[in-house]
Amino acid sequence: MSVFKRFIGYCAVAACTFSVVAAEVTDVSHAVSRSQYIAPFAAAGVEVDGNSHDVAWKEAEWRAINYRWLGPDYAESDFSGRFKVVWTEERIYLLVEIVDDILFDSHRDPLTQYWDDDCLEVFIDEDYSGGDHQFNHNAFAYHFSLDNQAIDIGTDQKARNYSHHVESAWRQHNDIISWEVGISLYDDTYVDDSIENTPVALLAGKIIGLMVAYCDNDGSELRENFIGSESVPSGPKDRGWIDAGLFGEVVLDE
Ligand SMILES: [Ca+2]
Ligand SMILES: [Ca+2]
Ligand SMILES: [Ca+2]
Ligand SMILES: [Ca+2]
Repeated sequence: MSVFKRFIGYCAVAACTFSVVAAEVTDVSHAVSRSQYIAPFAAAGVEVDGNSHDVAWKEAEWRAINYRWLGPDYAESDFSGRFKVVWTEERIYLLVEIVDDILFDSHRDPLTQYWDDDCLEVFIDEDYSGGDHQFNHNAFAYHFSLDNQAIDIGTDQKARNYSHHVESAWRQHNDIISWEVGISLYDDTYVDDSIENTPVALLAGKIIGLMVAYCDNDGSELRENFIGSESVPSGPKDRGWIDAGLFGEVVLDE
């Protein structure tokens, strides 16, 4: 249940007189029709190794990566993708299955045009606040490269390597890439280069913002397609790296 629905439910019981104000505020923070995902608790953890045998994955539901944000129509053999989410007190974990006919990494420097190589992009907003996150840490947009590094833009407006926030491993099984990532969550007080940043401890009932996307390039100068897990009802469809209001809602279940 969204915070908004919960609040309205509370208001109905308490004859609250502020529901109109609450509705306006909530509408501003996120785009309409965000998805909701219930993430099971992974009691036995997840081994991030590109093998999806972990018992935790059996509990979680698949969610498609199927909204074409950039590029022309594509065949299922060119790209298709889906993901699951589970969590522990320390991290959230994603299992992402991807079909991509050509794996391409033309910029070997991880900080150069990283969005134009094949990459898995995981957008996380620790408190589901929505809002701008382009040059701040209100949210993160981790670009996982094929060599398992995680890049985003820092408050200095430059690309930075945040691989120390994550674990990442993928393996190819037949024509499917099974990509597992574990991600520590940091809140908006995160300071680049500080040694005092502490990941947020996760608890059942917590709501986080999440969106998953894939940049598919099969040999061009620029990425050919950008496909994500949330609709973009209006405005530029590729603006998830700026606007956390596009992210869906993940509820950490017991
Ligand atoms: Ca595994
Ligand atoms: Ca492709
Ligand atoms: Ca936030
Ligand atoms: Ca590709």
